[in-house]
Amino acid sequence: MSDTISVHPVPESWARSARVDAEGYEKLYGMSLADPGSFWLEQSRRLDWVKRPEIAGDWSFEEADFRINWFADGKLNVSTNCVDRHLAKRGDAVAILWEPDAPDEAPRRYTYRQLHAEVCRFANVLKAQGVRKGDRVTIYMPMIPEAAFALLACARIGAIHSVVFGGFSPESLAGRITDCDSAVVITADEGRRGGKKVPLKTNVDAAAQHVRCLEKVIVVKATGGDVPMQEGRDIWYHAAAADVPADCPAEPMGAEDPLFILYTSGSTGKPKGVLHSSGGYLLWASLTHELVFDYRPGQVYWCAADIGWVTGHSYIVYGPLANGGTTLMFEGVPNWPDASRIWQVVDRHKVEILYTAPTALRALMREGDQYVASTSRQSLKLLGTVGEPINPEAWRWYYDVVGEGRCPIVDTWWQTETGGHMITPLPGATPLKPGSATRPFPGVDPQIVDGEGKVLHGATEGNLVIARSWPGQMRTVWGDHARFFQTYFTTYRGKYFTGDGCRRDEDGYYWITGRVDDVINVSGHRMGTAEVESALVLHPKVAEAAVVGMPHDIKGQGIYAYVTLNANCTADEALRAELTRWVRTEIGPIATPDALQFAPGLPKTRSGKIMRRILRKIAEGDVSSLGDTSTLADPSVVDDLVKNRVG
Ligand code: 6R9
Repeated sequence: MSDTISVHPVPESWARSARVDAEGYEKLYGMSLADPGSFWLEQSRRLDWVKRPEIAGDWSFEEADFRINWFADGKLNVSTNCVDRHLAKRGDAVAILWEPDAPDEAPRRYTYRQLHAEVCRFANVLKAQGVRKGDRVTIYMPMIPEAAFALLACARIGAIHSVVFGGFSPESLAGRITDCDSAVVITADEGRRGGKKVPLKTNVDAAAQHVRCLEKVIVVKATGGDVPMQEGRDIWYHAAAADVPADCPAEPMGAEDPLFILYTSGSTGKPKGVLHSSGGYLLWASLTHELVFDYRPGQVYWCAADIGWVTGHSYIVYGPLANGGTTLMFEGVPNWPDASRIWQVVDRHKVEILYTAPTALRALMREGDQYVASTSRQSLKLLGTVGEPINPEAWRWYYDVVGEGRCPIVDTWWQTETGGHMITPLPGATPLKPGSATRPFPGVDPQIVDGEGKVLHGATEGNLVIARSWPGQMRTVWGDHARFFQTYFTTYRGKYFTGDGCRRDEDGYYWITGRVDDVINVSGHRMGTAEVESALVLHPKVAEAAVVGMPHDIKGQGIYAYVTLNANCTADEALRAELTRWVRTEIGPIATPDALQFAPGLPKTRSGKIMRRILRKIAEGDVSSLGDTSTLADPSVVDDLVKNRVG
């Protein structure tokens, strides 16, 4: 197959000037696997340590002595690494460059010196509210600079942040506050996205109805919208900040002390609290950011993700700031007021590196090239993508139309669990093939295994596992270490299972084929089918629900729900709309079903297992190849499903 695929060689200028060229990559990669101890101790020097580590990795993926530790004898503080250490040389350089939602509003800039004062002040406000090392703080914020200050303030005092995406519903927020038992929530009066207001504070109030542990809500004034404040619980950030000093000592943290929790969807109904460490995580975020984007301080770098996702954590905040970079934070959406907004922001701030998601590219591509052509984009040097497999058409559009054939594309495969990039090109080292995440980053040992766990060699296809630990790896599922081991290390003994399918071609290039578990990737956002099913069955009229992914032109995958109603309930358009809205309210807009089919019965085996394979085929519209249906308890339900397919 790969012989029909175009290969884009490394441009000569990149091979000459980049931090890592092809030979350099082979050398680094070889060393990282041959002598990981020395390799990682050497790499650890890129961070500022209160106490330098003398041991690198200490880990085992086997049940008997399962453990994951990196630099465990080292001590550091993540916020001083991202802020204080740049003050001497880069104090007046811009750390955060903020572009507001509305194009006619002025951007804001924070130098490293200003960032230092803001982070310290925020840290002091948290301390004044009683937050201590190890406490969990939930952050439910729009894309404003205060969100970054809040993350770094937690890191400064050793509190563990848990960011909840601003698009999640009060119910989802409540579940996440309760799961990590956080007494403090940081939010804003309202958020703004694409000209619309997001009622964040009101959502927190609604969530608080279902939460026992919540004691304080710190509210940043973002829009000035009128919001009720609850006496004794709610605090205006600006008022509290006026009373505290702009300096705050940083808490020395063990490298293995937790930095943050981030909830993500898995195969079960309950989102997992992915926990990341301080030292290993920061090292991974910073090293990958520097090598994958070939980043040099002074360059304006833009990761167009939201801070509510891991991409925002590692590549808006921690990676670029650890590297003394200028990180652009964008409050808005790429296609508002129109489809040229993203390119206008590139021009306005002379962005050199742009990192975005295939779903955004497909949506913009559909609007037509004129929105791109009307802008200059001459500042762009490098393009990146993340979140889902990028289809070759979108890749070529990004490369030819956006980058005018000038800019390499780094297609970075990684996960919330991995902390940072795992399989990705390095722009000065790796020839590109559209649609392939190419080769492993130094220290990453990918393998492709079959269903039984047999390692497959050469050009092959199967399930993607990682055979050894890397510093950025998650350390546990918050509150459920057994689930951590069970989820990731038991499918293929002694290996980390990614949940992704993958093909490797004859050049050793990796091609991610998508999730092989019950996770749907909607616009690059992970949605567990079980989560949507749980939300549906909460509705009084729903008896049973089954949810699968379906192909979607823009989103990559859409959500297809099959719903069986309780007796005496009538399936009609009004109920269809109501159930769709219901899921949206329960989880959030990203979980809105794209298709909802009423099903008198679901295809089940005689032991009662829903045969999702059949449901997936029907959702895909591929009804001619339903495969073996003979094990079904009642094969006739399939005929009805096929007949009444939606879409
Ligand atoms: C960073 C992030 C992880 C899942 C992952 C995979 C998919 C991410 C990809 C990609 C193909 C890429 N994925 N990047 N698939 N090519 N470049 O997205 O984390 O939200 O945890 O999602 O996303 O399926 O397993 P997360």
